[in-house]
Amino acid sequence: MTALPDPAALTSAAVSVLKRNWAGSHTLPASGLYPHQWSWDSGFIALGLRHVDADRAQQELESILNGQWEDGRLPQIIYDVTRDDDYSPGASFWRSNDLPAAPLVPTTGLIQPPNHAWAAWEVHRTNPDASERNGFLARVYPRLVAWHEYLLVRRNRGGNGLASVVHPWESGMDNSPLWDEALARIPDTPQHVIRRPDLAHAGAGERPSTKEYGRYFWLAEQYRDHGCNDLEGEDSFVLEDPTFNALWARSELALADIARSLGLSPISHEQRAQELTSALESLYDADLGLYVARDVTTGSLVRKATISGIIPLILPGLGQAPAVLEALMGPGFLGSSPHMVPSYDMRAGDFEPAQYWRGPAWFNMTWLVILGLRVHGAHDDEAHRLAMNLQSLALAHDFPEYVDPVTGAPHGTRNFSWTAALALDLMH
Ligand code: 9YW
Repeated sequence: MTALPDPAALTSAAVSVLKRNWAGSHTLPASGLYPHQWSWDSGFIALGLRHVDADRAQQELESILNGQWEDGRLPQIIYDVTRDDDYSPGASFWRSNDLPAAPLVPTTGLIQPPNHAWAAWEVHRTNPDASERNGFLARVYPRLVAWHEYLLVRRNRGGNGLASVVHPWESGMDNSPLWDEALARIPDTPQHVIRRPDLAHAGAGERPSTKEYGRYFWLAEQYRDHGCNDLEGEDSFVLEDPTFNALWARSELALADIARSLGLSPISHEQRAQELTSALESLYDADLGLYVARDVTTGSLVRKATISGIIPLILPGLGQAPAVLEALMGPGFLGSSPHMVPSYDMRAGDFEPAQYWRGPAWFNMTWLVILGLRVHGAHDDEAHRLAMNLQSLALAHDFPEYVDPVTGAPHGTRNFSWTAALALDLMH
């Protein structure tokens, strides 16, 4: 891929994907494979929508905030009950309406990475008139604060201020190699009879395996059966993930901007961002030169080089930025000039270029890396090359979910919303 696609063609194709996936108050990640509203997808989608429809971008975020629980959590999924058979686990698995702290709309009990405050600030900044007209920031600010408080109070399971994920789905990188070791301890024998409606929309070789699904369901059942109560659950799967926490820190910086613009003090948010950025250093692996996950149950670092460990570059003042930039530019990731950034070290024995989070390049991750390079004023040419490839591959292959980093071949579902949204964003 060398040339940028025609901007008018890319804009019109991306806008039509977002329109087609629009469900009245939010955007579906992809209408076949993912028929509900997903949390961090909405953050990425709003970042693209802001350039073409400020009101819809605001609505996208307010719609996910509508699923907020009393304890502040923003759920991974808000279900459309009319589509309950089309995705598993569905609303009938979670039965969130039985829990007093859950919202009226049916949701999962799990969460996803907190990119929402960041998206809200960017939505406002791009069109302050539309935002002020709707009182957008004043309405979303307290709910975003409550969301971050949830992370601080309920998810500081390791005690160092970082948030833990209690299920691979919460990381947004479901079958990342970072979770293999911890998952190996989890039984693959849930009570629930697993259905795989996902396989009607993507090849089995591009999705997590049935064994992995067994463990995912076992963990989800356990969390559900403890009333989704973080303080009373069991410690089967508790890990600190670099991307999750970097997005939280980035979103705290955005909350500081939002507070300032509402005439409130930004100080607590700035401090939290600073604390999180420092706490991330506990996830640094000097041998790999990037950040890794920490298994809170065993106390040990999971020493695998994945894209998750590079994303902290989105943070200004990141302690190990020079080393991470070196790892990013090295043979495991961008050294051989793949089309986009692979999700896993290309030299790893179990690197698989078409298997979901175990090698393929994802558009949201490459977009975050481009931003990270810009934040650190590093490798302008590479940032430009990646942005060009991201836009070309998006348009050439009908906005795929992910691609083979080496060949650029598309995988997963097509007309994927965040692919369209982020390609659109790079044009501005
Ligand atoms: C699944 C919706 C979600 C994303 C996740 C991605 C995938 C759900 O799709 O998870 O069924 O595998 O891993 O990041 O939010 O797009």
